[in-house]
Amino acid sequence: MKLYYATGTCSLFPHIVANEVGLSLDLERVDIARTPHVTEDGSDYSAVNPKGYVPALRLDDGAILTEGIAIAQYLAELKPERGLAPALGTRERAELQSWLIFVATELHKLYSPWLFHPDYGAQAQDVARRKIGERLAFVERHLAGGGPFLLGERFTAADAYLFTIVGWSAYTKIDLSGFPRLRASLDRVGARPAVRAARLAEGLEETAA
Ligand SMILES: N[C@@H](CCC(=O)N[C@@H](CS)C(=O)NCC(=O)O)C(=O)O
Repeated sequence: MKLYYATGTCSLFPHIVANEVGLSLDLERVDIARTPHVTEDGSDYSAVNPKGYVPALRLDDGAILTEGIAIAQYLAELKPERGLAPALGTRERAELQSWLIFVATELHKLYSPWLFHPDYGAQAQDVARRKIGERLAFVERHLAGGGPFLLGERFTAADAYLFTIVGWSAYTKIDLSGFPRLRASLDRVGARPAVRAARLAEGLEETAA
């Protein structure tokens, strides 16, 4: 299987999940700074994913799967014994879905595009930062009642997604100093060998774990 990714973006999330479950993916970098977005050999990426964005996963039969949450859960399901996603039909799985949707809709799409495109203007960015602050405060309170991960003791795909998105905070000037439990949780995730290996493969980290 091949993961189409762009360094420093949300495609790190399914990449981490693949590593965590022990699946070795082929990687193809997409240049999303160019219009149209192009793959490593210069071909138009929209031929791979007509939606135009990363991530996309090419399955061994050639089919393309898109949307980070769907890709991550698909990868987790290939090795259910690794526990990245609780079993389908359980309450824990519904909780995982709830967190994945929360990260996608309440964080991912507040950081991006609002904070990555200055053309939206300072006012829109202030609104996004305030909203993100409220959402992160909710995560902080949640972790205070359990943790260290979103589903308690168990590291899941939702932690990989949260790590990936909240990892944009320094770049987007989101102050995490008021969220010590969140920072501790992110540090734990960042120290995991599978996470470090994914970051290293994408050129985000200089030394192997
Ligand atoms: N709904 C998509 C959104 C993916 C997304 O926002 N990808 C960004 C990088 S984080 C991207 O490729 N942006 C380039 C573009 O939209 O042209 C998912 O969750 O997989």
